[in-house]
Amino acid sequence: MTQDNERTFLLIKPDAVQRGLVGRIIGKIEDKGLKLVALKLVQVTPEQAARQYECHKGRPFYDSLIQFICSSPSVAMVIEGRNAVSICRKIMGATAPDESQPGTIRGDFSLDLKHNLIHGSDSAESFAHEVAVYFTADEILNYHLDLERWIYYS
Ligand code: IDP
Ligand code: MG
Repeated sequence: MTQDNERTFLLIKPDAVQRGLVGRIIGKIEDKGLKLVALKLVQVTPEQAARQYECHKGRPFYDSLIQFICSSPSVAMVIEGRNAVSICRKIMGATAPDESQPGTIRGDFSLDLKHNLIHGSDSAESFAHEVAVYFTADEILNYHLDLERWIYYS
């Protein structure tokens, strides 16, 4: 079943901010027809990173991932639209650089498994968990995109 108002959480990671890719990454999301409903530049704290990535605690790459996410500012976003969770995962591309397809964010811009530019929720449950790490309810806006009637026909 499709859900036109599904939400997902995205974090543009420090490598993408440092490389000046923020505009192009947000552009890919907007180009698809998805709607930005929250956006901010954040210096992620170790506590926030640990909450975001608690499912990876104990993995060999966990400590270096937390260190990387906290190493420089990131951009946190909430995106809304039809099947936003799975569509954003597709736009991001696969985690590993030799598996991410050209045309995706990671496929076009990333060569490294850790420095892979962007995080995106992988389910409605992870969205609920992750969005609460970075946003309060009043920071997420409800508004109508006038273009929507040209994006959704059915
Ligand atoms: P995802 O970001 O595509 O959902 P996850 O498996 O959830 O991928 O891993 C979270 C993040 O941890 C990845 O995006 C990547 O930055 C990092 N990561 C995953 N596996 C490794 C690894 O084996 N070495 C180093 N970093 C890793
Ligand atoms: Mg993940």
